[in-house]
Amino acid sequence: MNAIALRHDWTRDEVAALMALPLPELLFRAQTIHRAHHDPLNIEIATLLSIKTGGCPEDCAYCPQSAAFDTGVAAGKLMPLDAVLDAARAARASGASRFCMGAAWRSPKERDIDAVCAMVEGVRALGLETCATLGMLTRPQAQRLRDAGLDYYNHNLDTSPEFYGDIISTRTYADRLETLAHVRDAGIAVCCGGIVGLGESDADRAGLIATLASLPAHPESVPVNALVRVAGTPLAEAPPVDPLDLVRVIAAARITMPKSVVRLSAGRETMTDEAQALCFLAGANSIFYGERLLTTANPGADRDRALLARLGMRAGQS
Ligand code: SAM
Ligand code: DTB
Ligand code: SF4
Repeated sequence: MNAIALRHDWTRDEVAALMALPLPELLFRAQTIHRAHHDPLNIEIATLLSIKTGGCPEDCAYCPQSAAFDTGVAAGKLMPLDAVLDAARAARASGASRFCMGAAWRSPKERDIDAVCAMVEGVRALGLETCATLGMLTRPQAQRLRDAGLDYYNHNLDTSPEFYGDIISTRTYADRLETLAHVRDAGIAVCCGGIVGLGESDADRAGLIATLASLPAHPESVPVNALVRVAGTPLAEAPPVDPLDLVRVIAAARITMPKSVVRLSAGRETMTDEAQALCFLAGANSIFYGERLLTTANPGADRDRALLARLGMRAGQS
């Protein structure tokens, strides 16, 4: 459709300059690129299920599932296969095209991979695209998931390399990049994005987008989350995200990664329809659908159906 080659050499300064453009200029550039590569009326619908909740040994400052914080999220066991497939059937019935299974692990054990492979096979047999987010993977684990039919793996970089250590002490940015390489090399599509609202600077936001856009291949999906502030986490009292900041980050993701699906992810529960509409105009073309993300609230399917109808947009596979 567009003969211009994708760029993998975006500098932070270029991304920072994009994000600082007057909003009408930024939105025009984002819309132009969006329309060259995507159906501007289409929103991809993905449903999340927490297959293993809480008790996580990592200390990500934003996360209600870390065992390091007292957030009231109880540590559970891995869900049984039949319960996962029931949830997948319900997601399919409500119109989702992708089913994403999340586990609060630092990294899965071999027996966990056995169980998740069975879930992937079962969900795929229902005709849904499969996605999993299980923490760090070894190369052979990524290959096993691929062999079971896993379509996407979510593993976020979350913020800039410089700010990462302020948010997480139990792993490094290099660990994250290593898993992303294992996923890519196994032939699984990559879902990788970040969070706005961690107390990061504009330069950190540009650093995140420049890092994503400089990966050897752009992630097929780029989730942009607004921090959901959860009581008990170190970021519970962080200032709320300005929706227009989210719009700017989404537009920068759209411009630098033209073909990627950009997902307006966590944080929609507290956003107005109008703010979400601006995110779609900035190039977001996917949402999480269903009342829950992993442990926190998401707009219900009825509200999202009404939102799409109000905007004259529709749900569909990207
Ligand atoms: N444990 C795995 C990991 O960290 O990769 C998978 C699950 S983890 C919950 C997936 C992603 O959820 C994180 O990378 C982060 O981007 C997002 N997330 C977690 N808590 C959040 C919050 N309170 N607000 C917004 N996004 C959040
Ligand atoms: C992503 O980028 N956002 C999703 C998904 N990937 C796994 C998770 C959001 C979690 C929000 C906090 C919660 O519900 O626990
Ligand atoms: Fe664990 Fe993932 Fe939460 Fe970090 S974001 S504490 S790794 S579940």
